[in-house]
Parts: sequence; structure tokens; C-alpha cells
Amino acid sequence: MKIGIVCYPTFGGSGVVATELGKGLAANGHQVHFITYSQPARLDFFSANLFYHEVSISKYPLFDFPPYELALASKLVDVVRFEKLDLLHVHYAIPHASAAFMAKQILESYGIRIPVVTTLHGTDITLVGKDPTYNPVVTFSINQSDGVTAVSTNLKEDTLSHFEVIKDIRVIPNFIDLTRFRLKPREHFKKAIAPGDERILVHTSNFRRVKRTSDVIKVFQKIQEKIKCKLLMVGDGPDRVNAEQLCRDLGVCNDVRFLGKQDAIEEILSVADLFMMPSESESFGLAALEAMACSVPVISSNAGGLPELNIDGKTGFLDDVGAIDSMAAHAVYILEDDERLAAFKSAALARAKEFDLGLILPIYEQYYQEVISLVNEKVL
Ligand code: GMT
Repeated sequence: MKIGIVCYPTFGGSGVVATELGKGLAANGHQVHFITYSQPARLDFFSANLFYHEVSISKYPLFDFPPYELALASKLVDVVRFEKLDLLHVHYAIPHASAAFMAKQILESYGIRIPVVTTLHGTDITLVGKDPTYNPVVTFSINQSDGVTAVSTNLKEDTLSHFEVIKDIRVIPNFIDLTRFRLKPREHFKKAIAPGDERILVHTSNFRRVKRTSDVIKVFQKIQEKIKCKLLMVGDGPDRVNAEQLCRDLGVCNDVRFLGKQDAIEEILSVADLFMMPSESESFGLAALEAMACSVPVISSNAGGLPELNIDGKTGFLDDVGAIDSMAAHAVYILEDDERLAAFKSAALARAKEFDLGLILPIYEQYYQEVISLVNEKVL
């Protein structure tokens, strides 16, 4: 199959899922064409089946807001026509689903009917999409897609309750390439971070409000009252300064390190004992799955799709959003006993295995076939 993938090429979860999916499809013999405004972060190697088409936006003094969606639609028309693609898979509804709709209409004038699959990732529905500024366009373009997937049942339900969606939405969860995450602990790194053999806690995110990074610091301070530990804060974003200030205010700076954006997250996770994700809203929680794939249990909120991943009392714990004391107590319970920690670690890994790329990839392939057949039936 020849598949076009549209995504945000940055570090965000939707871009990671799209890129890893494309790599997996290419390894399975499909020809995959990425169409984005810059090279996706994890696509930095050569493969015979992988192609990258850059969307360039020409500047013009009149454009206070350069029309990226139009440039993307034009590029999609070009790539579908000349590479003879069988299907377009767009990740994140805004503006990719509407650009795909526009491209589809234009392609029909050339006698080409291109099936479009849209994957909803989370904030495209729960935050930005709900906003009246975008809602009508999001609703329309979801309904115009030939196939729609959501990364959790919770996100599917959220979509159905906030948009007038008449399309069937297929739930296909996030996945993980376990081979990448099965690393031996990087002992030199562990020694440098925790020279006194302290427990190591990790949080990774884009430090946006929805991630509640201050809660991570507050929970950490409470855990520290009971257990010797260190905290690694990975990633960057608008709330990082607040989190750093809070560390100063709470006097925990010496035990918290802000590492900024990191490519090799698996190396950091390989030395971790606990992962924290206290998000306000989280459609799936890919970062938590990455931690679990490194045998790291998770203390998370029970928001959104997190209960579909983290199993309360087994792979970690789920608490109400903002329940600092309870999150800290649960973390201490996991960390205070070596045997208990080991049991949580192996349960986390076992759960992660249920989301292995090898299991989820065929679900996407099957879904593509279904959508293509459906579109062909309509044409006949
Ligand atoms: O977590 C983010 O804010 C980034 C965002 C994205 O679209 O890049 O992540 C969303 O998509 C991920 C991949 O499907 C999900 O695992 C994340 O849970 C989801 N984030 C939110 O819902 C906040």
C-alpha cells in the first residue's frame, strides 16, 4: 500500500505516534510518505520505503497569518497525484482533517478518489477543537473523513458528546515499540543522578497547563518527607518557569533536575523507579506507556483515557486530579518496599506489552483496507 501521513513533526505525542506508525508500516513493506512542515523528530535515518515531502509556506506582506492549511492541501494534491497514494492518514484534527478534505475535493476534479483516515489524539478534541473558533470545521471535517479513529474509548466518548459526529469512530490505542524501550539500566547515569542510591522519579511532558507540573513538584515534596528520592523533569514548555520557582519555594531544588527536551527518553526511564502524570486531561498518556515499557510504575490522575492504561493498585495508582496527598501516599506505598516495587515494575511491563507495535500495527492495516473497500464500493 502507498500511504500518506500528515502530522505535527514536533515532539508531541501525536507526532510520535504518527512517525512510529509510519516507520512500522514501512518495515512491513508499505511505502510511506510523510507530508509535514519539517522532518519529523524520529525520522532521522534512511529507509527505502520512507519518503518526506516538506510543506513550504511562501511569505507575502499581506499574510499576517500565512495560510498553512492551503499550502498543506496543495502539497497533498501534488503528492497523492504523482506518488499515486492509496490512502491519506491525518493525525490531529486541526488543521489536518480540513486540509485533507480540501485536497480530496480538488483531487476529485482530476478523477481521483483518495480515502482519508483521521486520527483524533486528544487536545484536538478536548481543548482546541471544542472551542467555538474551530468547532464547526472540526465537526465537518471529522464527518467528511472516510475513517475516524480515536486513541481511547474515553476520547471517542468525549468526541461524541461534544461534536455532532455521525461517523463511526474506531478506537485504536497508542502503541509502543518495545524493542526500543528494553534497555539495561544506564548505571553511570543512575550513579550521577542518585549517588546515595535514592529512588528516581520521572515526569516528562510539554509543560503545558493541562499537565499540572506543579502537582508533580508538590507530590514529590511530600514523598521526600518519607523516602530519599530524586526527581527528573524532562521536556520544556510554558509552565517550566513556574515549576522551577515552586521548587525554590518548597526548598527541593537540590533534588530536582530539569533536563529539558531529550531524544533518548528510554535511557532516562531505564533508571527510573516511578513515573508521575497528574494531568488535568489526558486522552491516552503515551508518556506513561513509554515509562511502563521500561518497567516503571505510574502514579497518575484518573482523567480521560488514563484508566484504560494504568491499572489501579497493579501497574501504579490512579487518583483524582489534584489529589496531592493521595498521590504522595500511593507513591510512598510503592517505593518503600523493594519487593513491592519489583512487583509493580513487572506488572507495568506486562501491561505495556499489551500495547506492543506488533499487536496494534495490524489493526491499522486492517482498518485501512476496510476504509479503502468502503470508498471503492461507494464509487461503483
Ligand atoms: O500530550 C500532549 O499535550 C501532546 C498531545 C499531542 O497531540 O501531541 O498528546 C495527545 O496525543 C497523545 C498521542 O495520541 C496521547 O497519548 C496524549 O494523551 C494526548 N494528550 C492529551 O490528551 C493531553
